[in-house]
Amino acid sequence: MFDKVLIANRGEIAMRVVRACREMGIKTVAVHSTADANAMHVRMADESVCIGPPAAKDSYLNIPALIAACEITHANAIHPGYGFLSENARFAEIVTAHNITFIGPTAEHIRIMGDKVEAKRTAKMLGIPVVPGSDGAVLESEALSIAAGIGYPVLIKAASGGGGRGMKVVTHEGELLSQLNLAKNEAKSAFGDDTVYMEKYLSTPRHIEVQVLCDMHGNALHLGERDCSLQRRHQKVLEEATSPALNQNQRSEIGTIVADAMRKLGYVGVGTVEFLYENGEFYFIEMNTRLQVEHPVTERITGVDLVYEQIRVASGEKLSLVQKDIQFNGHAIELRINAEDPQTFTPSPGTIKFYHPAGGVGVRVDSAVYAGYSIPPYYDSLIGKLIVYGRTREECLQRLRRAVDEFVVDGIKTTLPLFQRLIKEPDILAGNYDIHWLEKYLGMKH
Ligand code: MV4
Repeated sequence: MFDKVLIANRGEIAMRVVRACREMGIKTVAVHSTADANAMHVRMADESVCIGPPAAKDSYLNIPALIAACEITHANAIHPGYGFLSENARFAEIVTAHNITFIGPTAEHIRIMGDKVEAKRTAKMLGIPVVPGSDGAVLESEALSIAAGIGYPVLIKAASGGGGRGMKVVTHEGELLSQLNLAKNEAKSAFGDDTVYMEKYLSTPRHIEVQVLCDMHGNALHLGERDCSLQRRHQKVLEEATSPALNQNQRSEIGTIVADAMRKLGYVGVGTVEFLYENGEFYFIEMNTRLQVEHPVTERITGVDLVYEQIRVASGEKLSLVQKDIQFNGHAIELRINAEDPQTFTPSPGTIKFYHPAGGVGVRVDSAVYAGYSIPPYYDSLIGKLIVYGRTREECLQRLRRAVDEFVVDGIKTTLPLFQRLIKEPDILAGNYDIHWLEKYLGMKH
């Protein structure tokens, strides 16, 4: 096992990793920009290193500074958290080349899943159901015949995209070539790669993702799904496990398909396979090769510490569990608390004057803020996650309403007032929502 882990991240996820390391008897090194000298993750770790000025490209994305920080502190492994360098194959390669363990999958697996065309080809080859569409990249000369074969409406996606950037819905053939060229131009300027592919457009799906966990010894298991359909501009707002749309048989069926596929691929670490789910069918869209923001809902209903397992498997140890150990108990919901105006979603950095996190039975708060802390304007606006458990979804929602009422963050604007309304909505109480529900709701007058 590692003696010391460097955490190449900030905020609540850096705290999450420090906590797992401390329970495992592993020493921790925090890194920080000059803007984060007073951040909680820095105080919580055993040691800290300043790696650069506020802009992420000069600090949290500064690979030479991170490697140097490892060398001066003698850290044997790097945990990348989420965002920043967590899905950067080149970073994983450089870390490995310096005899430091990258806590994550191989650079090769990160690279495959980062290319959405390659990811889909791989998923299909491994027996995962995919959205009907082009087999790979679409050339202008073949576009009309491919779209006719798929049937309209079709969706044009960028191979280097993901996260919804650069997608175009095309409803009839008269618009296809103009939209294709628009998509290619946008992809070229956003990602430096104009490769696009085409899929059948699914009009009202849910976003359901399956959590997997794999070691280097051929063991792969699934931890069920999370329903992340409630999003605004491709940012998740509320996530829950289990999905209100699935029963135990469906969970076990898709989970087994995904775990078998990951075993065949030789994948190592934690991973999330994302699906669109419509009319009882799953359609693969992407795979994330990192720990995700919403991992705590899975931890809560399975009792598995995903970061503990992730660190174990990265060090070469076997998983501490097998599939039959994994049971799904009760229901968990996570709310993302952002330092944003709850009406306009514009960032609201500033100093927190008073902070009282919710507590009590069934409540977990993952956050890195405290009273007196100034949220810097340079990074994303997630300041905490409220994760609530109940034996049933009804009990979970009831407790969630109590916990949101109890939560106080003064001095800045947060998304808490939005949640106060959202978790009383009949459609949310009924679990009756798809990927478009939240934006429609936010577009209505209240
Ligand atoms: C789709 C789709 C409909 N049909 N693919 C958006 C982000 C990217 N990961 C995939 N996305 C979508 N792919 C087909 N064939 C609709 C979306 C989509 C979406 C997906 C998940 C969560 C929220 C979304 C919001 C708008 C569109």
